[in-house]
Amino acid sequence: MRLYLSPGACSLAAHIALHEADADFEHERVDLKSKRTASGSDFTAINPKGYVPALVLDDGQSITENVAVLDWIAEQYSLGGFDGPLARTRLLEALAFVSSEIHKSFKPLFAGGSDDERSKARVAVARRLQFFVDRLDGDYVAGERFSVVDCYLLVMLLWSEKLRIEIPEKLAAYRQRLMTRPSVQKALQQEAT
Ligand SMILES: N[C@@H](CCC(=O)N[C@@H](CS)C(=O)NCC(=O)O)C(=O)O
Repeated sequence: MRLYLSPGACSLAAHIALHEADADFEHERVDLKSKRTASGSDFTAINPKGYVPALVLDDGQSITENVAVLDWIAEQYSLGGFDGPLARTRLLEALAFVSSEIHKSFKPLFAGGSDDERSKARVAVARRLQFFVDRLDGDYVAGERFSVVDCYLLVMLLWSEKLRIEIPEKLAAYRQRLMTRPSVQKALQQEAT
């Protein structure tokens, strides 16, 4: 399978998750402006929506949208983290929250919003992240087990760091904890070179 990504973008979450799963995969960069892949293909033929991540499976089918890509990885490689009869629901609930409430809140900060939009976005991101401060009981979002939600939330925290959005100590410690994982180090190294 092949993951289409852009360095440091939200596709980093799936990249980390695939390393965490020790999955057999390749990755290829996408130039998000020209919509061309590193090997020169038209990325819109792979994902007509034109954005990363896109995960192309060995049978040629492709999966897009962070929630779907991460849920698929969780299902295939037991990286769902949550337990109990509502495990899958809890996973989707957490992924949807990161996607629609946190990830989307960054948009004005990356997409040239006005000063007002940017300052509102910073407040919105900080307020949404606070939810996890109140919720984190164990080392990970799901409790004691690492999951694909941690991959996605880590990317949000790395963006916060880059944009100097202050995060509470508890989340800074969580971010630090995740940064020591070999999967995170490997994905970051591959995206940096
Ligand atoms: N709804 C999509 C959004 C993905 C997204 O925002 N991708 C960004 C990188 S973080 C991107 O590729 N932007 C380029 C573009 O939209 O042209 C998802 O959750 O997968």
